[in-house]
Amino acid sequence: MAKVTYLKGRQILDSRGMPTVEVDMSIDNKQICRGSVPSGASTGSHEAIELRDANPKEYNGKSVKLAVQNINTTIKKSVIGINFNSLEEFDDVLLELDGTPNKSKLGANAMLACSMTFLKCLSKNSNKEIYQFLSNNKGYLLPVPLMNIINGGAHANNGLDIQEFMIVPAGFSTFSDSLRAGSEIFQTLKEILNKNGHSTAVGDEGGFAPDLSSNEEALEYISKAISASGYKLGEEIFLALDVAATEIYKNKKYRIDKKELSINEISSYYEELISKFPIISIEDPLDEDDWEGWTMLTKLIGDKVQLVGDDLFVTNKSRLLTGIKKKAANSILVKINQIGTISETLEAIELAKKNNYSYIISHRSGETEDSIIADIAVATNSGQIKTGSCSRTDRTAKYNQLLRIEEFLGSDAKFSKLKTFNSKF
Ligand code: 2PG
Ligand code: MG
Repeated sequence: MAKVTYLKGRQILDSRGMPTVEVDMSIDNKQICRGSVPSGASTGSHEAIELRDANPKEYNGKSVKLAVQNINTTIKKSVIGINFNSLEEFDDVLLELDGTPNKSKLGANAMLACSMTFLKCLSKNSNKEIYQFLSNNKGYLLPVPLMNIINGGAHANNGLDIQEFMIVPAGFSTFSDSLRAGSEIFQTLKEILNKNGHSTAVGDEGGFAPDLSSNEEALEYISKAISASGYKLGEEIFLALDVAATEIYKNKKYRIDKKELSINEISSYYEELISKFPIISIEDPLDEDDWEGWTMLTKLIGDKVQLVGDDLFVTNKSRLLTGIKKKAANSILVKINQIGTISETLEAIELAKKNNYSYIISHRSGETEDSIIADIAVATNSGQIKTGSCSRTDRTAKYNQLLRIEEFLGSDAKFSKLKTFNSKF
């Protein structure tokens, strides 16, 4: 039994300088734990609602005082002094209090801050790390990072329409070697971009945001940086993309390199890209509501590449179930704030597991110093984590937590390599 004895919500700033929600909580009068929630820029329209005040006088309407107030009044009244048997029981109270299908009453930001901090308190009070508390695994799997080293789309103001160009350092024996390779490639890429007169200022997720003329040029720069760092492309380092295609979809056409492509044309474009580069994962290649297109593309290239639903599934069990039935995608991106409670996040993961969909634990483009997603990745054996580039503390906080977990686990820490990508790898 765990009794909530202290709860306080407050407004803090995220990595973009935008307001977000933080919670302090104590269970059984023990240590106070703290959790804070991330926020997206290219958000899916089916995500749970992030409550913002819409008061133009504060933070251009983006303050989250209402969500904080919901924590400090409504939620507080219903949880303080109450004994809970589990995280699910706690989350169920939040869900009942909210009572809406999209969490628009309390706000997914208010609910998630409470849910994740409750989990932290439970772990702390049982003298366990979060990943240990959450896990019922015998062995632990350290995830391969999908590192977003060139940023475009809604995360940068360059001309690139693909949002994320990622390297996947999967051909190593340990997480720390994989991270080292990623960091070295990131530094080499900086030098190469510099030499060629491109900006090395970074975008929202800590990757570079050069003004390149095409998506292929970005992949070529990355390929050069990989070999110049002494690594083998296609053996040690692979590539991944997040197209975030909903952002480039208009009138049934996708804008790619200043061209308007039909569904068939963009499918051929992907086929060509994966034949030229060792791309093993493409996230949101199509619009969030184009189920038919997703089914078609999955049939076409789903045996060659991981096709990840982010805006398509929004970490929502029922949307994932639709995808499974329609054979749309073969992987789900998991973002805790898309759904708003940790219990529902874990349910979506279970459903993915049962249906052989891979699952990638992911950050948001607006982040905080909170590193809970690193623990969730290890606890759920996801084998993959997407948490940005190798710069900016909001991104490296998660990598650093994984380094600590790896050290703590010693020889019990297995590194995922390519195991969790779809079968053919
Ligand atoms: C995405 C994410 C994270 P945002 O699209 O996958 O990389 O971006 O948080 O802006 O939705
Ligand atoms: Mg995405």
